[in-house]
Amino acid sequence: MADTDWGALAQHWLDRLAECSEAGPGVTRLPFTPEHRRVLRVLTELMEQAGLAVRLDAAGTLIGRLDRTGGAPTLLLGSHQDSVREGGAYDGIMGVVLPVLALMKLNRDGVKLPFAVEVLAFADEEGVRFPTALMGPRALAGTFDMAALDLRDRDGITLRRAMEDFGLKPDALPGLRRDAAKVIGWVEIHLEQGPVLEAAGRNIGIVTGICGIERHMVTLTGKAAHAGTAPMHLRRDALAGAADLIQAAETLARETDGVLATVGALQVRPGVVNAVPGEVALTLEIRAPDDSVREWAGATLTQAAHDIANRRGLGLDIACTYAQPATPCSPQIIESLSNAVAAGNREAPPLIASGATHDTSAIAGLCPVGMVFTACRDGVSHHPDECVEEVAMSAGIMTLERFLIQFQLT
Ligand code: HGY
Ligand code: MN
Ligand code: MN
Ligand code: MN
Repeated sequence: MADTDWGALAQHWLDRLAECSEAGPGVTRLPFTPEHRRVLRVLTELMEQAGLAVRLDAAGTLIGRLDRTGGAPTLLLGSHQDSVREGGAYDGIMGVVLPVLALMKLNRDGVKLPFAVEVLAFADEEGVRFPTALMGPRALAGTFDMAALDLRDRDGITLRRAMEDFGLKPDALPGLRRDAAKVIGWVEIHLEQGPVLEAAGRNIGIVTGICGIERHMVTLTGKAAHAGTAPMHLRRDALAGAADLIQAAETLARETDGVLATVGALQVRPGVVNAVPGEVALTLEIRAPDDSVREWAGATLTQAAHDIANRRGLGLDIACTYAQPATPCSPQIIESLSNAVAAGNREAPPLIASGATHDTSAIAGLCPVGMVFTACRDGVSHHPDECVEEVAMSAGIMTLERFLIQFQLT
């Protein structure tokens, strides 16, 4: 068997998968869409070539299963098939392709694993189409809130309707819950989406844990006024108040180790050049690896918002609309993955906390979890320029192969 260039083979499949996209820059592939349907066809072809038995579950998760044991517990691998709008060709989907290729290599080498393995392609991790996410891994963990099926996309289509039109039966979601006794653990390989590995000159890193997140919706209400006749000392300027809050958030995050604070979206009303802003609605997101620090930051900035509103005579509405605890990775899986990397290049890999969330965050509700990061060019992600070099993808496949061979059931 001539030596396969596994990095080039990964790129070949990712090129085909990237074509499953809406028109426009980069990759746009949302869940339960024609693009999702096309990706399932290409992934099915790849999984079957690797010798996996393929099926689609009620959450739209494509599952490729390899079991030569007749019923031993299962190790889960995988990631998400969806992208952000005009995103990259690697985020998520690379985490499905690389483990399938690692299994293809093991099968070609005649290696029989003492456990079953499944590679999962979850439908929706980004939460771009619907204001919810991680339905697939939450269904497996038994933590999916069925009320989310009534959430609507920007065209007013409910998640339930989109799934039914895709040929799925959403009412079967609760039946997807896995028996934790039959699941060994989960490993996800994903691009780092940051500059750390590239700066360190490394292709592979091991994730220690995933940051927790909380998201607040904030509305500041002042009084719209004529920009030419309202004296400064009499104004109740909602945008000036928002500026104080944004500055408070940035200062707190810069001064507190590990905390990231972002005001990503902001709407101003009336939003015209010659009127004092009467109302501002903004999103305030806080991420940190330590939940108590994150919650302290959230409470501190909520108090700051009230203080700013009182000082400026503004109305304030602030609500936490989303929260996800930090996810520690399993020390045993971290050690096994680190050993698998070190066996390949005699040097332990960097250990990194993940600021981005992943399917791993939700599957941690079911079993012990681990993550492998690959370096990515210039740390770019969620952008058409997103790129993982073939040498890093090849290193990822070899890491998964060595991990699977040496991973012992305890
Ligand atoms: O928001 C996140 O961290 C993920 O990329 N969806
Ligand atoms: Mn993403
Ligand atoms: Mn991702
Ligand atoms: Mn992610």
